[in-house]
Amino acid sequence: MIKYGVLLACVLSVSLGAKTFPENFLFGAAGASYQIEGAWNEDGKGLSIWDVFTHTSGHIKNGDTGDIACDSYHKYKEDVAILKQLGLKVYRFSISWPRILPNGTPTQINQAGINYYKSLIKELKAAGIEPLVTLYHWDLPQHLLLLGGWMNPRLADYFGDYARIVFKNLGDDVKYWITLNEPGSTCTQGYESGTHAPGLNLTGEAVYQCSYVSLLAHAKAYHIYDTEFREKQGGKITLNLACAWYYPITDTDEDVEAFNRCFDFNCGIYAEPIFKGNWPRRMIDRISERSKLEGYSFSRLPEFTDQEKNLINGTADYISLNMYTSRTVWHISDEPIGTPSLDFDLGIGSGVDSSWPTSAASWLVSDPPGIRYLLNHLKNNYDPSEFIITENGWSDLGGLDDQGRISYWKGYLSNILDAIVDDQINVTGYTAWSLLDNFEWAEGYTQRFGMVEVDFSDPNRTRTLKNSAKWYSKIATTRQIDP
Ligand code: GBH
Repeated sequence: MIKYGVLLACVLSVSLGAKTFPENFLFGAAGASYQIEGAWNEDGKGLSIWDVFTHTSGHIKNGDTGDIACDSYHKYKEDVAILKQLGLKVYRFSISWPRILPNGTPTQINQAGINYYKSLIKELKAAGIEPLVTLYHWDLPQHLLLLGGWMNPRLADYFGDYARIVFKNLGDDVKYWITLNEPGSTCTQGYESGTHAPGLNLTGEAVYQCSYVSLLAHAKAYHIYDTEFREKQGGKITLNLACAWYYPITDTDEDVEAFNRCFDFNCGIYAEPIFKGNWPRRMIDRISERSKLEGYSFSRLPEFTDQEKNLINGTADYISLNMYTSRTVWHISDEPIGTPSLDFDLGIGSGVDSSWPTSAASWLVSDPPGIRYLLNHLKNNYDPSEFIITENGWSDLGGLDDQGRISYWKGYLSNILDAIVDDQINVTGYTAWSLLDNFEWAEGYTQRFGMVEVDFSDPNRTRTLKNSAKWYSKIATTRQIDP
């Protein structure tokens, strides 16, 4: 008896010592329609801007496309079986707008598209996995681009019609919605640098119009859910935020201001409107002042009407946070006037600390404490009731023994756990980016983010667990880091 008592005491003290993710914390993985589905022209799907962009030469490394990608349109049951095998409890995926509405409008509804997502959700539910669904992860119907894409404020109405159709058909089984994935990426890479579809580089102007229309579209879908579906379906809905963490390189007022400006231009630009009803003050002031000096009679940053402010304010039931990386930042004075540009409006220089490991992607370094600082900063500024980390991950050039990914996730998950336990921040889930190696946008298949390898030279698109998947499965099932 005494022996067992001692043993029990030992076990208890060990488990009391180790920090544990809460019982209801959901571990999972993520993906997005264009990056994994393939079947770009099957079963009545319409063209998206990514179909057109990748089919035009010169845009994507090696001329890669998402025509087949991971073939998840046909192999979704295998994907779900892998999630289940790993013991994961939430899967984040996105819906291809033109698979449901081939030209983006409600004039024609593609039942085969709806059926695909119904089957996927059914398969997930049967495996005890919660779907977390993004309505828009960058694959805009081409027809709507011709109508002006994210430059056209009416896109908010088109998005609302699409969202309503999705809620109506799929909403009974979905508890977590995201309207738009990373509008900042859509707007800067689609309209400022042109590295993503639709490939425009209308610097300093289109990017802000795109942000404005994105917020209107998000708010439209939010209110449709709120007034027409929430009562019956009981889910939560939000806009996805992509935020990095920043360190001012000195503690001078100028560099600390550069830090704040950098945060506002990258993260506050969407967080501030949905939580407080307007753009960050620093953006309003900088861009209107520079616009005036450039001879404009208006600010290149569109102004919200009072009615729009009211519509946008308070449209986040939780924070969906994509977080990957950190930067050091410093102030740059005297950015030239005359060429409208997001970078000049921002007026900062940025770099990385030499101690941060670098990934295969130049923008992505590993600084795990950054996520804990960021969570605290967001909590202090916006006080959301709940956070879900919807993307966080590491890129390499491939291979099953992906130690770099394991140490990256280990570091970030430890800091998330500290934020939960020590800082009392309500993080309720984590969907690692990504479940599968997939089409990494302009990088094609050269960069790999998956915990599962996909053989893109094999017509079967054979999936093989990497070491990170096995490692992550242990974390997810024990709810401890390095049990
Ligand atoms: C996410 O974006 C996407 O949601 C996901 O689809 C993607 O696969 C994943 O990350 C990995 O990339 O101008 O060259 O400095 C990540 C956030 C923000 C990363 C913009 C690239 C600019 C690159 N992205 N960033 S660069």
